[in-house]
Amino acid sequence: TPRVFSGIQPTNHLQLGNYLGAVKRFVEMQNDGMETIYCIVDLHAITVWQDPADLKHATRELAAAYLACGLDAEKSILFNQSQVPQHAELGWIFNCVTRLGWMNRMTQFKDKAGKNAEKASLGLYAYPSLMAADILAYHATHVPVGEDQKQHVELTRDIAAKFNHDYGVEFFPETQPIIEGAATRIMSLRDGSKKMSKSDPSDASRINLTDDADTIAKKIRKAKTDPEPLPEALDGLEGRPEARNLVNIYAALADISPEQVIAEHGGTQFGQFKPALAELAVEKLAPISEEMARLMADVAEIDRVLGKGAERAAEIAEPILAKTYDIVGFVRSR
Ligand code: AQP
Repeated sequence: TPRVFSGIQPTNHLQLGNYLGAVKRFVEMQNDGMETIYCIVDLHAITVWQDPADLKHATRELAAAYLACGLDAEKSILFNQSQVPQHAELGWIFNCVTRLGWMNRMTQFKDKAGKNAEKASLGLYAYPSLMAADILAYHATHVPVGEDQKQHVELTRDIAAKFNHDYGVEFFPETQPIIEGAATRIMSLRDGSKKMSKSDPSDASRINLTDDADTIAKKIRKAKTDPEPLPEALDGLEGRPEARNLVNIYAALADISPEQVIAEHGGTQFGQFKPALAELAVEKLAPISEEMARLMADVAEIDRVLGKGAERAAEIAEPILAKTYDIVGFVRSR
């Protein structure tokens, strides 16, 4: 049976790309009746330095964001990664399956480590191997992600295949990435060649789910564009990454296709289109940030939800780890 797993790092505030490319789709899959497991990947977060108090806050805020976006903690399993030790345990086994040559091809490591890769943590390097463990500890078959995670999900398949091959078993499934819709790669509002990211030093480059209506409107008004009006046909967006990005954001927020956006707004100047986009963004995002604030007033309740989710997650992962240990040849006598 199909089982969906995905995760988000509790680093800074959730941004619009995380919402449109990930959480919104997570909720749709939950509502389509699929078995859905959604994780707050705090073990991944510490691959780069996190202030401990900030990490706790970001973890709870991300839980609140998931819930405010429509995630139902009864229908889906929602938890933070470090409360389910099977992730780290399977991650170690996968560190021993994964080849250095595979890791050397991971573009996200190169992006995140920057020029000074010697100073990057070993954890950042091993990130994709832990991500494979996140997915495969549940035998998840489908992983909804943004475009930037495609390479990591492909690596997950390679790790599963090598494990199965080396041990002569058919144990770990082949996982499918699900990368669909207009919002798989939302770009920075300041630079159409860079993806929108929580950790971009420029706050104006992104819309945070915690931004108020005025801030959202201002960021969209100031978003970088070219001087031309919107084209009359979709192919007129070629070579215009900033314009394309705003059209994609509009489409994803309104649940329509980019073609429909052009059909409705083609030929209009950004002076007109941006206010329409700002209005739509505020209409869709303001209720989420209000609900997040309401949920954040009761941190004990959020912690309770995460604890319950972790119990349910561990119930699935425990037998899979037990079997993995047996396959690998570990003696288990207690
Ligand atoms: N710009 C984006 N457009 C579409 N999807 C995106 N995602 C991230 N940015 C975009 C998707 O959001 C999910 C969670 O991402 P993450 O927190 O695990 O880490 P990330 O991909 O590294 O996202 P950020 O915002 O760039 O975080 P930082 O800056 O902390 O590294 C994933 O499914 C991702 O594809």
